[in-house]
Amino acid sequence: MDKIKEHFSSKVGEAQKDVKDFISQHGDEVIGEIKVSQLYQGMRGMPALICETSKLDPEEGIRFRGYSIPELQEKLPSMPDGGKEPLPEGIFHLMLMNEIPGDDEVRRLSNNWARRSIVPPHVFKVIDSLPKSAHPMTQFVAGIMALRTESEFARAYRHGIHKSEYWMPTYEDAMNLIARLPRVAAYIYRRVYHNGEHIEPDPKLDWAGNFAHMLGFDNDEFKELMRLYMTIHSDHEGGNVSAHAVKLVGSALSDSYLSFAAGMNGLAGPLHGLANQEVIRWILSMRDELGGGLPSKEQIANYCRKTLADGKVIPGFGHAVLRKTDPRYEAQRKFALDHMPHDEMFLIVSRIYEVVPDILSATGKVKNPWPNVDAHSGQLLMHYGLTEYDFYTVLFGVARSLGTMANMIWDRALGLPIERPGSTTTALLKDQFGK
Ligand code: CMX
Repeated sequence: MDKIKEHFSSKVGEAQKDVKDFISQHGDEVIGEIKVSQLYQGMRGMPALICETSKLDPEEGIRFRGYSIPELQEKLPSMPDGGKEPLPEGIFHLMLMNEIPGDDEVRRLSNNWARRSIVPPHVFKVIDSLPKSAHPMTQFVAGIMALRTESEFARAYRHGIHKSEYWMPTYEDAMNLIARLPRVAAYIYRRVYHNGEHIEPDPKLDWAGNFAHMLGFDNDEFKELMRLYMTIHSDHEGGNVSAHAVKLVGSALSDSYLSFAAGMNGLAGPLHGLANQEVIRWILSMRDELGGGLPSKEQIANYCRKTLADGKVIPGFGHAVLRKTDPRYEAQRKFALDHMPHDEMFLIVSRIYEVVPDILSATGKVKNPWPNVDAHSGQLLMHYGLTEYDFYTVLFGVARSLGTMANMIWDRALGLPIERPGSTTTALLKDQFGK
């Protein structure tokens, strides 16, 4: 058993007992009520899931195991040679172990993932069999499904593993998947946008640094961006479409590959992760229509009104839970102010931030007029030359493996059952409450 697994293993027994005792003491407490309207409104505001790794507060934003993003920027280890941004290995450790890691623990994770990172050749063949024009998220999901031949959980289940040990092969699958995704994602990027000129991994680099390297970006600042990007996109509590899909599918004892692919299909929706590409597409088409340069506030306002009048959403704004500017947006804005304050796209993104909230508020129906994570991420990537925006959601997806896989290991360790919420019909509700 590797040291990381041993460390996790030492926590399992106590956590199982803790949860069991808690349910036996408080299992009958009532934590909320369900209104009829919530059944028609995407179950907003219903506490219905356990997600140990992070919690989203509408006003304050995300906290990972209790820590805000600025706190994590302070506390999580960064690169020893003067790095400022948190290493994603650190947030994974925090989410899995509920402890802030030290430098040694982060280095151990980097090395562990580097050792696990070899992608079998058939995965590349599966990706190569798709037309290059297939959306990168389609290629990503195909690659993940092809990786499934490696599932240790599926093998162990077939051989009759005892349920108390489910978490063990799940841990192996989760770690292998996290280790291999950057290679799969970079392969897709180089295949589609760089004539299939692939770049070999450098096992001496950290996980995000190596990802940047395989994408073809060896600039240190871009590597720092990738570390921040992977950290802030890693988790957003349990109810968002991608995290929930992974959890739901995983609850049927589908292995990590099946479950993560399900989550990625959800992330590929334009109201969720695909919004990061849509933001750049929207900004570029606004700029084209206005003849280039930095649009005025009035021009942006007119373009927003036209978007709304055409029955479309303004991508990158609004949120199902948040009611303030997303701290993930703030963290990216700070990165831009530190590294590229005069970048034209940054100035456009900033001006959009000054204009859009008032316009969305004026509709009288948008519950959160403030920007979310996707309103900023594309601009940072564009600045360093990663301009192929159809690829952006794949980056989000690689990052999401950290939170969803940490959760999946815990779900198996706690023996959570298959998900099966009830549904009803409008006719039955009418019978109950009147027409
Ligand atoms: N532009 C235009 N209209 C918007 C809007 C936006 N950015 N955000 C919300 N609305 C509209 C909704 O479409 C809805 O309209 P109808 O009543 O006509 O259906 C109304 O305002 C009320 O919606 P809401 O309760 O405020 O928002 P929801 O919880 O239903 O949806 C979200 C949340 C994110 C899907 C929505 O704000 C949206 O579509 N935003 C743009 C897409 C986006 O940026 N998605 C990324 C979210 C972050 C992520 O998951 O990555």
